[in-house]
Amino acid sequence: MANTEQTYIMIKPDGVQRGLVGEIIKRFEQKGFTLRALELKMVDRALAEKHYEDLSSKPFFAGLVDYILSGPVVAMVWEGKGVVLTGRKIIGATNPAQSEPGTIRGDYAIDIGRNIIHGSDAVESAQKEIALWFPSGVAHYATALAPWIYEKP
Ligand code: IDP
Ligand code: MG
Repeated sequence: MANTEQTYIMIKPDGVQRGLVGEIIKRFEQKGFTLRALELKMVDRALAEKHYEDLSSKPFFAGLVDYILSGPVVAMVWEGKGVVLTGRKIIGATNPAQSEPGTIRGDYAIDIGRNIIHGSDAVESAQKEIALWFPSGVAHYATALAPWIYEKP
């Protein structure tokens, strides 16, 4: 099916602490994407290190892992046509100093090490991340709004 692309979105501990959960979910909901999974959870070190394993040689890796462990995160799967790339646009550039106003990071963050949200960067990495964070799968349900969001639902 054409509209079933999925991405892994995670509100990081600073986003949760700052009370941005509702605002962030609202942006994905109102765009028209479908929520397939959601969990508030404390992350263990092994999961955080696995999630960011491609960055393990970076000087900021240890600080990044400690940041993800510093409080609960909101782990989510969102679905829809082009959701990986569009999700990255909704989130904004990695460094909030370069994120456009109107993006989540552009509106709510200042430091690269406190940029409040994660989004998968490609369809393939999204599939890996969804399997890592939701090993028992996501929710499948029909959305009555599909014909109002897609010309070809
Ligand atoms: P992304 O989150 O926009 O995909 P990545 O390059 O994949 O960006 O980096 C993952 C995360 O690592 C960033 O979101 C940010 O939290 C952190 N990070 C990246 N670069 C730096 C840095 O130079 N200093 C501190 N943290 C960084
Ligand atoms: Mg990344």
